[in-house]
Amino acid sequence: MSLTPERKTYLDGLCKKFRRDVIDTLYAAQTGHPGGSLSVCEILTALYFEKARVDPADPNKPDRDRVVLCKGHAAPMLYRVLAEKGFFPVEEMKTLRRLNTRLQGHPSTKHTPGVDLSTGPLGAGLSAALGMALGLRLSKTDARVYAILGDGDVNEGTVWEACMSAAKFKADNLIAIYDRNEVQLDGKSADIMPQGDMNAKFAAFGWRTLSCDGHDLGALCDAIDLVNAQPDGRPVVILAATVKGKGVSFMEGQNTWHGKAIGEADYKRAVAELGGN
Ligand SMILES: Cc1ncc(C[n+]2csc(CCOP(=O)(O)OP(=O)(O)O)c2C)c(N)n1
Ligand SMILES: [Mg+2]
Repeated sequence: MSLTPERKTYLDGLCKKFRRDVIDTLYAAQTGHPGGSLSVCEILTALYFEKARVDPADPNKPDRDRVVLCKGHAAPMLYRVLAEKGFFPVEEMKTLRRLNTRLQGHPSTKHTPGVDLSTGPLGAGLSAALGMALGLRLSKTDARVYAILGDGDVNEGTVWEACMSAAKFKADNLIAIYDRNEVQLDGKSADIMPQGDMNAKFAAFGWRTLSCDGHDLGALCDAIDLVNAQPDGRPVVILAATVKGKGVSFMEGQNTWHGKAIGEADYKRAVAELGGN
């Protein structure tokens, strides 16, 4: 069902809060990845607050949907969303990237409730997500696996091996959402590794493809509903057009804000833009 206007307003408000809190957290930590975290905010919110069937009271429930953040460096936003959902206290965000805490720089299944796969090395997530999808099918549940890809992530050859296998095994319970901000660590995808027509590439690998605005919660939810309503034997990729650093003008589209400590002046500007005090 489409989002009601009231629900959309509520979720947009949550996203605003998530962005502000992630900037606070990264400023306090003086390390971490602002750009990719701000980019993936709506994708994670659409999944955890609307579409993924997960239960914070039972994080390891066998028939839960899985969410795999293949671009694991965006962990701060994953943590903030998981906290809001109730997997751990929001207060714990203060411990990000500190020694011996549960919120490490990249997601870890060992440490953090709600994290379905430890990620960080790009290119590894989709293969593991496919394995999960096939395992769930063997278990005869209708659970789905949502895998969030990034541009740098799909540069890795292993992603395309997973694509071929997913089509061969008809894994239509695997839904990749490609956070396509077209910027990576060192620059624009167009310069680092031109990606061409990604829609045609995934389709050629036997995938069902959809495109939407990756900051539009309604569009994301509609795309997920559409593919889940009628699985057709093909794995799915939703090409979600996003902006790296979304919401903070001087970070938007800038690879320099991929992974950099936020200084005081920039912190104040960012918070002002995000409606903080
Ligand atoms: C195998 C591997 N090589 C290099 C890195 C270092 N690295 C971390 S993030 C990143 C770029 C990620 O870009 P993208 O997937 O587009 O993420 P986003 O723009 O959403 O932040 C790189 C090269 C890594 N984590 N893993
Ligand atoms: Mg990117």
